[in-house]
Parts: sequence; C-alpha cells; structure tokens
Amino acid sequence: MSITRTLGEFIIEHQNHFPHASGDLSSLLGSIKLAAKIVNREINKAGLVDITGSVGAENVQGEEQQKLDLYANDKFKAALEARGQVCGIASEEEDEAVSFNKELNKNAKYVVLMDPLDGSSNIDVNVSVGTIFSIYHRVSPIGSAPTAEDFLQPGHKQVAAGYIIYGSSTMLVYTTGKGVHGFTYDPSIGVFCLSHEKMMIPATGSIYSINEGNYIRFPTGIKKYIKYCQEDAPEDNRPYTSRYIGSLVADYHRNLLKGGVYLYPSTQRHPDGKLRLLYECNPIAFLMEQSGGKATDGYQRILDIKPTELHQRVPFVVGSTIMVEKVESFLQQYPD
Ligand code: P6P
Repeated sequence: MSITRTLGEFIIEHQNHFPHASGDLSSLLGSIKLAAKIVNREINKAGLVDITGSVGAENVQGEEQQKLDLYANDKFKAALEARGQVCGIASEEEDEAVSFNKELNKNAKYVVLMDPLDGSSNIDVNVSVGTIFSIYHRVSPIGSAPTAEDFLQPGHKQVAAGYIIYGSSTMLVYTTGKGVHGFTYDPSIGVFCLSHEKMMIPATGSIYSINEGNYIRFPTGIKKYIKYCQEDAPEDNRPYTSRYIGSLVADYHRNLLKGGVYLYPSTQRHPDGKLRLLYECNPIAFLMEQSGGKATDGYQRILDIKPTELHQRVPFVVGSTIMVEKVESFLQQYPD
C-alpha cells in the first residue's frame, strides 16, 4: 500500500483552510481518532474476551446495553474530556447530557453528540458496527456549564461530523463542511491513511435498504415505493437489489460508495421512526449532503429540523438524490 497522507496530516493541512482556526478542532478530531483506535482493538478481539453480550441493563431508549456499547461510550467520553476542547457531550448511552467540569474544559468551545457503538447487537454475530459523531460550537457562554441549547441545535449548525466503521477494514470518514474524506486504518503501523478523498455518492443507484419485516406497518407511500423497486423496469436498472445489514453505518457506507437509498420510516410501532435525530440522522445527513446526496424525513431536510429533545427520533430517508426524491414522490402521492 503506497504511503498516503495520514489522518493527522490531513486534518492539519485542512485546518489552514479555516483562517481563524486555533487548532482546537484539529485536536478534537485527534481525540476521536485515538478513541477509535482503542475501540477498534476491543471490537477486533470481541469474540475472544468476555466483552460481547449484554450487561443486563437498558439505556434510555429501553434498549439492552451491550458491554461494548458502554466500553465505547467510556473511551470516547474520556478521550473527548482529556484534551480540553469539549465542554460536554450527549450520547445514546447517557440519559442526560454530560458536562465536563475539569479546569481544562472550562473554556472549551465545542460540544459533541455521539452514538458510540451503533448496531452493537450485531457484534455477537461478527457484523460491521460503527461510531457516529457530531460536533457543534457551544452557544452558551464560554466558561459556564453547557446548557440544553448547546445540544439542541439544528443539524445545519454542525461544525464537523463523521463515523468510524469497524468492518472488514476499519475506516474513519468525516467532514468539516469541505467535502467528505475516508481514512483506512493500518493496524500494522497504527495509523489512519487517506484512502477515499472527496467521497461523492452516485446521483442514483440500484440498492434500497429497509427492514421489510416492518412492511405491513409502513405508510402507504413506503409500501408503494418498495413495490416500485421490485418492478421489472430495465430502463431504470430495476428490479433493484435489497441490501439491509441492520447497522446504519454499514448500510450507509455501502450506499455512499455504490449509490442507493436507506430508509427507516415511521411505523405503527415507531410513529417517529427509530433513528435518533441528534447523534444518528444529523451527522449522517451532513455527510450525505457533503457527498452530493440528500437526507430527509420523507418530507423535510433533516438538517433544518429544530430539535426539542436529546433522544428524539425522526423518520429517515438518506442516499442518492434521485432515489430519495422518488421516495418523497410516493409519500406525496399516497398520503396516509
Ligand atoms: P431494525 C441499530 O440498532 C440501528 O439503530 C441502526 O444502526 C440500524 O439501521 C437500525 O437500528 C436497525 O433497526 O429495527 O431494522 O433492527
């Protein structure tokens, strides 16, 4: 593998694109990089040590917490607190936002929201999982404890966002609003190396990702879209291929590279959908728009939604623009 730029070099290089950059964001991204390496190490040996399975507790979502969920949460939280750029975090694994009160965090200007290990129920069956992160400037006064407003900002205010996918290889993919760039981890030297610069999603594709087990509980427009995907229409490379891993980061990453659309619509059981706005949909939507795709709740741009609660859910349609707009057209045509 030819030696390319490392993630650290790339971050510093791009820091110079921000005239007033103080280096704080670069250092913050560096702490995420460190935590990603630590979590990656544990995931890669999960089958060998007693760190898979559940801890017998539930998170605020009422979901069974996996040991690695909590491990990942602790490592990212510690890494983000250690360098002084972050004044607080929100996490799928924390009921409330966590304020960092050490002296070195007092003048921090960022907050971070994260899903420390998305799709973790797949760990035991060796399926790819991911970490998702979202970074904002705090809006409350520097020097005070972070407030709810710092965490309840609309997605278009994000400063940076990204994910780590722990798959056949481990990758860190992020944006600071100047394109999306992917780095593949080389464990032999412990470095993330630039492997996918300026990642752009194809305008259309032939993959749709949805849990069809919920079919009877979907809105009519979604049912009609699924049947549309299955129709034989060679001019539009249909019938499409159904690919659904049950791990958002893995489904998203595949569709980003090949073109496609991921849907988690509202259902009778989850009227607001299942995915969380703040630390799943917003960061993924920021990345998707930076890659030339689209992300909506079926009707409105995800990044324009004004959050009201830390763990609120939204229906989610994300992927190739032409495919997302086809989903939206069916929802318009068949309002329930
Ligand atoms: P279902 C994992 O729990 C997750 O949040 C996403 O990563 C994934 O796409 C979705 O939920 C899977 O949900 O209901 O299809 O199992």
